[in-house]
Amino acid sequence: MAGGRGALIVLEGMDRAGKSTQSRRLVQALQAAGHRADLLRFPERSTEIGRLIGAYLQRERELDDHAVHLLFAANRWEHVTSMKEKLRQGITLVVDRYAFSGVAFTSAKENFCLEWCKQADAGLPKPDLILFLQLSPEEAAARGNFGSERYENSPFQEKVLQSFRHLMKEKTLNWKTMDASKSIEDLHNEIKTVAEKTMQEVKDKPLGELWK
Ligand code: 2DT
Ligand code: MG
Repeated sequence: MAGGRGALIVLEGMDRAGKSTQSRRLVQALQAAGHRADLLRFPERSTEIGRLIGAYLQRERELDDHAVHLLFAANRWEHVTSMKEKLRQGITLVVDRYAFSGVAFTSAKENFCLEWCKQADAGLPKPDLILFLQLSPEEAAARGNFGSERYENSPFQEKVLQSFRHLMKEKTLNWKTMDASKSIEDLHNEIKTVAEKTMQEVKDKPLGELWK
């Protein structure tokens, strides 16, 4: 294709690291620079599966830990066809959380191993770039209190961080750690630079499959 494919760029990181703000800013900046770019987020709470996940997170309903893990993965799978089509058309996708949050959060629970958690997402479109917005628990705390959703407490978040650290050791994935303690503007400029470089590098390369 003339212009090549779009890039799949994922933002991950702990609560309050600025993933949503930075994802939005990145899409706006890419569009302003003349690129085609779309914003996605997981969980995507607007679908039937997403509403179930939303109710679970807001503690309106209980679900088995295995079942909810598979629902989070299913919520990604239900978007794969449209994601692939957009990437093929040259649209870059900026994704606020992806399978790495899926694995990090479930494997932070008792009796879940990383390998079992990864299976449900194996074969998803493989991100060309994963930006990990790194912020210490102290700095995160200084940005305000946790909300009232499930998982929003420090002991659990500590375990999630350990799981992310394991996942980041995988050298077949293009992880880049970003210092999220910087100002919104400085962090944005750094993210935009690496994103544009990645878009250029992957435009003529095939899209990969995650964990396969
Ligand atoms: P937000 O606050 O970003 O809406 O996330 N989570 C997320 C999982 O447990 N598994 C997943 O696969 C994903 C994508 C992280 C809501 C919470 O859902 C968690 C926080
Ligand atoms: Mg949240």
